[in-house]
Amino acid sequence: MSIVQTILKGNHDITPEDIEQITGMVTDLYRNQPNVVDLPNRNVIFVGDLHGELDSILSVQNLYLKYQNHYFVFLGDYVDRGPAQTRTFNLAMALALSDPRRVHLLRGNHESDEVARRYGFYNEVTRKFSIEVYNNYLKVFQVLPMAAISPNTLFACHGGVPEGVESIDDLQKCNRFYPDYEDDVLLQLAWNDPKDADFRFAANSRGARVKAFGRIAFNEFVKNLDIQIMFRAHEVFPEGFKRFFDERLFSVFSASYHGAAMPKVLRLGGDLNVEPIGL
Ligand SMILES: [Mn+2]
Repeated sequence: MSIVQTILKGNHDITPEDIEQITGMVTDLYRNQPNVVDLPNRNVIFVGDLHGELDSILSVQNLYLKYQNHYFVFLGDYVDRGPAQTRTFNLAMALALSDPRRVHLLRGNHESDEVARRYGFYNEVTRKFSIEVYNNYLKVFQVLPMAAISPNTLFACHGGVPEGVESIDDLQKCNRFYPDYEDDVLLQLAWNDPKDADFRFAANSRGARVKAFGRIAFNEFVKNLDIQIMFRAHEVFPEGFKRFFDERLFSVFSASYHGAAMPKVLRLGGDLNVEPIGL
């Protein structure tokens, strides 16, 4: 049985050689893809932060089997914090490899060497395996696309609207192939947070290079990119999701965070209808 099928069948305790193989396959899958990948305009399920919670991604796997005509977009933050980080990320990779047309993995702010060394992933991987295995995962982090777009309809990324972006080309021309976020635009795509108030950009306590984006910046972004709604993750809300900007921006969180959130995914149906689904 292939390593992808082994993981999909529920064997999550794989060897370093298996990890080398699956990370190599995912690196090959994504290294030639653009920063912003294409999506259809309906029947898409958006998955928020997983942070090493295997139960959450097993529920997503059930949805993947149930909604056979739906696309799945993982908005990043597979690793750090939770109890099963390698198993969670391995299953996400297996799902992507099982049907690359239907499943897209995007990069979160935790898919970075600097962050993963501080918040748990480096420790889990080097405790269970080795620095070589950690370096295999780092290669995947660097190639994961940053965002997804359906022309005239939707945009999705982990964090939010970056300052100084007026077109998709402004995003496509950035270089994401670093272990950390060297590029300010890509860093903000993965790190920024929305704030429902009438301003453009403001400081963000998450870091000196990170911004909060307000209604004015959001309105300019959707106009410039010619989209109608946006999906993002990155922040925990008790209900597992939150609407911003008159229901044009949806934030989703798919981990429980020790009971702090009811984990959700968001399903985009027809006519821009958005349905929260509990995991
Ligand atoms: Mn995040």
